[in-house]
Amino acid sequence: MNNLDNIIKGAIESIKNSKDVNSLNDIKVKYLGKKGELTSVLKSMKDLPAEERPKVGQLVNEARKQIQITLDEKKQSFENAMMEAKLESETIDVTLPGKALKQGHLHPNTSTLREVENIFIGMGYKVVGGPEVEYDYYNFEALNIPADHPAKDEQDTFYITKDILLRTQTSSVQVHEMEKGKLPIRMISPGRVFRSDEVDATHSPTFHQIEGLVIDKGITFADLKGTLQEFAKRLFGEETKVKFRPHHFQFTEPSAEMDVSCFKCKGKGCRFCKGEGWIEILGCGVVHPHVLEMSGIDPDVYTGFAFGVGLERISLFKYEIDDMRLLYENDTRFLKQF
Ligand code: 2NL
Repeated sequence: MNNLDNIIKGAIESIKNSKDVNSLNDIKVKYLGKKGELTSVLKSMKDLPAEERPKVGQLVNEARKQIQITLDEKKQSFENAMMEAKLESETIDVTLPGKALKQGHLHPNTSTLREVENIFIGMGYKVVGGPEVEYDYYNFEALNIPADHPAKDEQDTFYITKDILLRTQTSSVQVHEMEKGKLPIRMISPGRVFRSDEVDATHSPTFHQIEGLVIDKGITFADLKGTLQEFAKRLFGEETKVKFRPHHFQFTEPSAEMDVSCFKCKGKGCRFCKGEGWIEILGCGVVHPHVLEMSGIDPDVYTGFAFGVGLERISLFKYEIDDMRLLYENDTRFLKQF
């Protein structure tokens, strides 16, 4: 019995001093296991007088119970401590400010395009798209640029076959519209165009153009001037002045280029307008009678005006960007400024 007391004391002492769950298992094996200390006490009972055996058996069972309870309590306290530590380390501070989400937005070219489209939609125009791959006829012939005409090499063209090419202007879309024969026409045709240009700050082999076309009875150059002046004011501000300079295009007669007063220096001359006070913004003119005729419109009954604007060029001015390449590279450090 003395021995039993010592065993219990020893067990409880080492349980108290144990550092973790693993060492508790070792203690359990040492005291309660098949070859453990209590088992050896039971085995030694055969040396005792028969009448003492039940008493000792009972004491051994009580000792086993007591050691097991102490083990369980200690195990529970280890588990509690582990849970505490885990909760501590995984605590979420719900009062911390959230991480800002990166929100996308429109590309400056897209913003410009929408703005231009909305101005013309507001004037009753429809927006029409068409294929980027075209027949030579729709890109050149139908616009009064015959096969051997030098104007054809001015717009260095990407040919796919002898007769099929990547469009150099979106006039092709307007020719299709004229061929449909539904008049009057009031349309713009924005889209990607291609020219075999070297890349630099103001050129790219692919860029975007917005062309416009109006055909009705009695349309004159005065309608062109009024429309494009209004367009310039809506796009660059009410104080914007416009100026038309004579020019030449094969598909219009007369033809002109339109300048707008520099919206940066208001016409005084600055770095932006290269000291000119004016910025060239588009080409335009009265539709050449031969162009109307080729698409089946009678030039004695109908007249029209047309214009073409470079989208990138407008974006560069509007957003004060000094290199067109920035519009194509998709560098987010650049794009996130807009
Ligand atoms: C520019 C300016 C222009 C047109 C495009 C056009 C379209 C048809 C008939 C007549 Cl269907 N003209 N488009 C007219 C004048 C100028 O673009 O700088 N182009 C290189």
